[in-house]
Amino acid sequence: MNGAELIVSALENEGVQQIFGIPGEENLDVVEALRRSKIKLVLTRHEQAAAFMAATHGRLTGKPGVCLTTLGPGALNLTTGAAYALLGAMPMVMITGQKGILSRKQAGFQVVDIVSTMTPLTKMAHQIVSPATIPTMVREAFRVAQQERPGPVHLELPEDIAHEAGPDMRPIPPHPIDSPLAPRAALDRAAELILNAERPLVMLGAGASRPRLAEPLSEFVKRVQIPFFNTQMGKGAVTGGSGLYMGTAALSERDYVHRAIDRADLIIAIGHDTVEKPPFFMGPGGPTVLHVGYLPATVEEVYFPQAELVGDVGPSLTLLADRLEHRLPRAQALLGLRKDILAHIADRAEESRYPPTPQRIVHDVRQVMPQDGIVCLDNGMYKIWFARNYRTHVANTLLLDNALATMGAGLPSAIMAALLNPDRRVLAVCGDGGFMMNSQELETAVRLKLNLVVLVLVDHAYGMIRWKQATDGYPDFGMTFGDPDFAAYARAYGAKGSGVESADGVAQALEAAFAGGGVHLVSTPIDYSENERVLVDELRARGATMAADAE
Ligand SMILES: Cc1ncc(C[n+]2csc(CCOP(=O)(O)OP(=O)(O)O)c2C)c(N)n1
Ligand SMILES: [Mg+2]
Repeated sequence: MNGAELIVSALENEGVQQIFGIPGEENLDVVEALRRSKIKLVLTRHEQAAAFMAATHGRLTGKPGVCLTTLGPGALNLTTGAAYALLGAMPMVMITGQKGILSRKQAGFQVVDIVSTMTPLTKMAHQIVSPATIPTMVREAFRVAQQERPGPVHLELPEDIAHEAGPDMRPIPPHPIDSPLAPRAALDRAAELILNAERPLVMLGAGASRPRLAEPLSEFVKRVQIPFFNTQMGKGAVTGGSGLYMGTAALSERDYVHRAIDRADLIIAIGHDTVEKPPFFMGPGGPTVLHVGYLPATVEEVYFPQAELVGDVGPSLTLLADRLEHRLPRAQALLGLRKDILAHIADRAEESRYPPTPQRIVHDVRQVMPQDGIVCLDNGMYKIWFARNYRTHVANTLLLDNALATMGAGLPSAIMAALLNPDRRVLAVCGDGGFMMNSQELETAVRLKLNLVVLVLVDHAYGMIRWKQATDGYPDFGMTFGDPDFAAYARAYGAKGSGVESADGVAQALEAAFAGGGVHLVSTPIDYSENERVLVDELRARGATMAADAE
């Protein structure tokens, strides 16, 4: 077996079914080994998109997604995807080519030190220098990528090592690993804190969205009956339980959900990862925070928990619930605030205005998506509206990135979600800025014969930055652009395309797109004047009222 065959058999051994990427001549032995394997090679039209897809595979399944590129330029195109997986804690394995290392027949042509480039962007980055090390290096790569805190790893396979005959070696079989539970003393201490709390509140953070956690976490919430809110990336971590949902902290302060946060005396922060924009600011005189996580809390200016429960979160929560169930008379002390908070959030969601408001678009998307439908967001102003206003009922049904918060990941992540879930409705929601950063992947979606709808929100601007510019008091400058005719653009790729021309048009167009099947782009104008009215004026007024209350 040569190095390429060894790596492909090691990937098969890990259960890899598809690899995303764009090969170069340095990968041709790997491509040949893939041709003879059970693994499917999914070509993308940009390496960045391949990394977003592989990372999303890891995010949704807990098993690393794999991407493959050539050396130099191709490998460099993975860097944003690596950072996306690193900050987002998504398991991923990146394999890149390199010129031969035993001789230098092309001198420095296309050679970039990719291992050094990837080192700060990954949990582990190595060059493979001999075929005999491949089975162990691949096993180690998958182990490191998958174990808490999950993330990306990088293996560089030089072309001569890929070509070189190695020993016939068996791959190393993976085995299940159980992480340690939180110790009994820590469970007792945590239970004591919660039993003594007057106004407890649960917060679900990014780590709460790990696929294996959906069941035990939902069970915990049901058993202890403490109301919960979530961070943007903790959204949808709990199945059912919505009678206890208090809202999503899409902003760091002053939003309606902060009414509950500001009044809580104990916040049980499950899976909070400080890569997220802070869901609230800790400060003197604030609530006590109990951090529950796979790993200890990262201490930050805005997050310094006074107590911790560290260990395998699912089973540790079961043990914690055993200590709390039916013993918390004050569990729902804050639940009375729920109705009012959610009513404010739902305000004007059905308004018939054209162009539609963000609230109306979120409302209409929710109408069209079944409970298990998956919405994948790109990054733009609408992310705040979806995080605040979209209600989830099933775990991992709103995928957004509040960690690297990169533009361009919406469509690739939706492609991955659609590949993994052919029987569920999958919708990508993108701004006209972010969509154009990876719109070429429409061709990939069409080639893969996916059922996928893409909603493009058109304001001819980098709307979020334009909004920030205005709220910071700067003149409107440098944020607008022209757009293609999006429906025609989609049709040029062999997809379907339609536009929206009335207040009721978004729901109708989305429903028709899903009913018709295939890849379908719907574009709609959006009225962003609500950004100022709600997220600035209304909340500022609320902040002023709160200050008056406190005096
Ligand atoms: C790759 C990348 N570049 C720049 C930014 C900074 N940024 C955040 S949102 C945004 C504007 C997004 O515009 P668009 O996709 O049209 O969405 P809109 O806010 O207009 O709805 C920009 C430039 C970013 N997050 N990622
Ligand atoms: Mg825009």
